[in-house]
Amino acid sequence: MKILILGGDGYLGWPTAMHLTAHGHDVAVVDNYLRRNLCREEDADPLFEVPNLHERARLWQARSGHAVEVFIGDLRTWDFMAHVMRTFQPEAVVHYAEQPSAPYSMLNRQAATLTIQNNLEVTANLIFAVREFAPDAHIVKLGTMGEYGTPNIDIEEGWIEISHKGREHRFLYPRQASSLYHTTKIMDTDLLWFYVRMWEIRVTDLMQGPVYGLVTDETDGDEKLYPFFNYDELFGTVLNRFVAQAVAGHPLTVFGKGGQTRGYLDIRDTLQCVRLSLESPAEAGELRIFNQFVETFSVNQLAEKVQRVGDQMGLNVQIRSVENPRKEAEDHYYNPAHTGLLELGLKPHYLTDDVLSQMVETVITYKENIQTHRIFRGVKW
Ligand code: USQ
Repeated sequence: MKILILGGDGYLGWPTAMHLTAHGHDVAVVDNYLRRNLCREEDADPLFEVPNLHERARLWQARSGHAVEVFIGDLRTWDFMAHVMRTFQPEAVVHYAEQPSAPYSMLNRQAATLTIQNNLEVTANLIFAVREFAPDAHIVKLGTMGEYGTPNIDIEEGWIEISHKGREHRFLYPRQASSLYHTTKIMDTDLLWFYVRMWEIRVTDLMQGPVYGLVTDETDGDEKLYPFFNYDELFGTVLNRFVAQAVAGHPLTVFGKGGQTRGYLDIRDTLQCVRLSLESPAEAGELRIFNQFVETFSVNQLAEKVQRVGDQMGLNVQIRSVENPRKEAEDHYYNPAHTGLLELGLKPHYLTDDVLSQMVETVITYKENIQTHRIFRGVKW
């Protein structure tokens, strides 16, 4: 299949490109290096330097024989979006091209505006470009479990049947996010759902929880092919941060009571979920929604796991509760459904002690690069 990956430089974008080509697909990636530039501006550089996309594509081709076509530019610009779509003629598009950080979106007005403009304009341009240049292409959109928030009832997989005054209707499951970034993802879903109804585009929305890990089947020990791995407060996800903190001898930063519960997944499972969704596309006129995670943990449970495994490896890991800079429930009910991707064939990787200790071992290789001042800056909601 000809698959275009928007946001091909990010934590998930590049590993997805390698994975899809390794499974026989023909892949092009697009990026404007927004995340790299924001990381540089905010002193939030990743754990190790990552070659640019042209270089990674050359390295991957030399190692695997698979080519990845590279387009560099801003997808908010219609002419560039149109050029990419006309040139590559995708059968499917994976849309990761968003400002992905909740704390960054809450930093100040400029960061908020950038998040709104980037995320919504790229999504809108993509919809228009699919309609004009590839009307049958399947859009696989990375959404987030954070769109649902933490309601005091079970979370369904995208949709809910409501009975009201004796009548029934199927609606999108209610959304109530707790950051501006997550709110832009709700708005993306609304835009896609509108155009699914108006123009019968085909869309899969993957409601993903926080991802962890840095080694995928395709990296095969070549660190130049590793993903863009952040451990700072803005762009790092919690488990990746805790592993880097344990390695650096920094107490694990549990925000508030630590009862915040989310659905987690290994980066290798993200790749499987995206590929499985692409290989069994949504119908024309369908917005198909999957909840993309494999197991739930509270922040305290993650911290205890990292402490136990870290201590077994001789690290002497401390846990410290810090005043929560975010406005979020710290003690709540959480029971989201997640059967759709298992039915498509997902074979989950679970967070075992082995998986954690391999992560710790890999991060230890870069211990000297960890800048402890990047770990906590307390971006307030
Ligand atoms: N947390 C801590 N200590 C830390 C960092 C985070 O206790 O040092 C807590 C947060 O308060 C939150 C939970 O851990 O309750 C998860 O935080 P996170 O930073 O790992 O994840 P989040 O900001 O929600 O965003 C990440 C990705 C985002 C994705 C989302 C999925 O950056 O792109 O959409 O995970 S979800 O969380 O399910 O919405």
